[in-house]
This record gives sequence, C-alpha cells and structure tokens, in this order.
Amino acid sequence: MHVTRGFTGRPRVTNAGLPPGQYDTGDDWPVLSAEVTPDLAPAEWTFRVDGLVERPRTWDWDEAHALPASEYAGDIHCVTGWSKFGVRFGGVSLDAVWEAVRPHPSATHAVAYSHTGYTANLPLADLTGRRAWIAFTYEGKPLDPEHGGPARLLVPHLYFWKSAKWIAGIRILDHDEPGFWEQNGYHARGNPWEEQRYSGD
Ligand SMILES: Nc1nc2c(c(=O)[nH]1)N[C@H]1C(S)=C(S)[C@@H](COP(=O)(O)O)O[C@H]1N2
Ligand SMILES: [Mo]
Repeated sequence: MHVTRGFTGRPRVTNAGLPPGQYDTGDDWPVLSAEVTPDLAPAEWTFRVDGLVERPRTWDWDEAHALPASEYAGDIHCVTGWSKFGVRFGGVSLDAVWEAVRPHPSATHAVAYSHTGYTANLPLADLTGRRAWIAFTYEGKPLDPEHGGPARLLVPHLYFWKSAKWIAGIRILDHDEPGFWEQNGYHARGNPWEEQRYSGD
C-alpha cells in the first residue's frame, strides 16, 4: 500500500450534514461500550502495530506523544442513529505511524484491538490520508475513560463502532478479518454516507 495515495491535503473538516437515517444528538454524547470501562492509566497504556509491516513496534504514552500532533474537527456518526456535529479531538495521525512501521505492499486490511479485547476491522486505505487518528484529547481535555481514555482510535468518516476505545494496537493483514460487531452482522466497511450498517447493505 502507498500511504500517500493521493489523499494528502484533503480537508479534514466535514460538517457536510447528516448522513441518511441519522439524527443530531446535540450536546449529548452517548456512551456505547460492550465492556466495563477499564481503569487504564497513561503510564500503563501502550500502542502496538504489527503484522504485515517492515518495522513492528510498540509506543508507550510518551513515545506516542512525541509523534507530530494532529487534530480532527468535524462530525461523528454512530450506527445506532446519532450523529454529533463539530467535535474536536487531538492526538496523532496514523499517517505518522505508517511512516514508522512501513506496511508491506501486500497489506490491505487492519484489525484494531483494544486493551479490553474489543476488535474492529478496517480497510487499510481508510486509515490513511489524514482520516484516522489515535486521539488523546476531546475539546482540549484528556479523553474521559468512558469515551475511550486515555486513548482511542478515531476514524470519523466511518460509523463510530470502528473507532475502538482504549486502543491497544493495530494488526496489518493481507485479507479482511471481521471484528466484534462485524462478526455480529455489521458491515465490513461502515460508510455512513452509503448507509453501510449491516453486511449486505
Ligand atoms: N473498546 C470499545 N470501543 C468501542 C465500542 C465498544 O463497545 N468498545 N463501541 C463502539 C461504538 S458502537 C461506538 S458508537 C463508539 C462509542 O463511543 P462513545 O462511547 O465515546 O460515544 O465507540 C466504539 N468503540
Ligand atoms: Mo455505535
């Protein structure tokens, strides 16, 4: 795969309106967790990338913060129907991670996994082009534990179940491997603009 793939320079702010079948949740930010919120201190948090990469590695909290800071300002969309407009997350772009680990040319897909065991699969292309982050802050403050703090994956152009809370790592593959919700009938990609909610949509 080629990390630069023509997406560089694409605007990050979306605010393009509501995807089909969604409603605006306003100031509310619902919590959706399949697990009990873990008690995960920044000092214990690690983020690993391995699988089909040239240089697998693990970042601890300080090492991850040494990557260039990057922000997302835009919208998020949950498959249960709510969308939230104009949110701001701070963290690091996964583009910097790909530069460090160098995915093999055969790499096509990724499985993101959490410190709790949650998983979500994604096409690797959806994690490039300044469209995916490891987020540490929300509106300038540390991310709340129930929203995935100290760190979560953020892939806001896909349904929010792809944005694994308490992110622990990403495994790079040459095939698609369904994650937690995808094994339970949800769509492999989950593009809200095409209403890819369930497999077959
Ligand atoms: N580890 C983990 N990550 C997760 C989930 C989860 O249950 N566990 N739920 C997903 C779903 S369905 C959504 S909509 C968002 C919810 O994030 P929030 O609770 O911060 O709104 O997290 C996603 N990431
Ligand atoms: Mo969701």
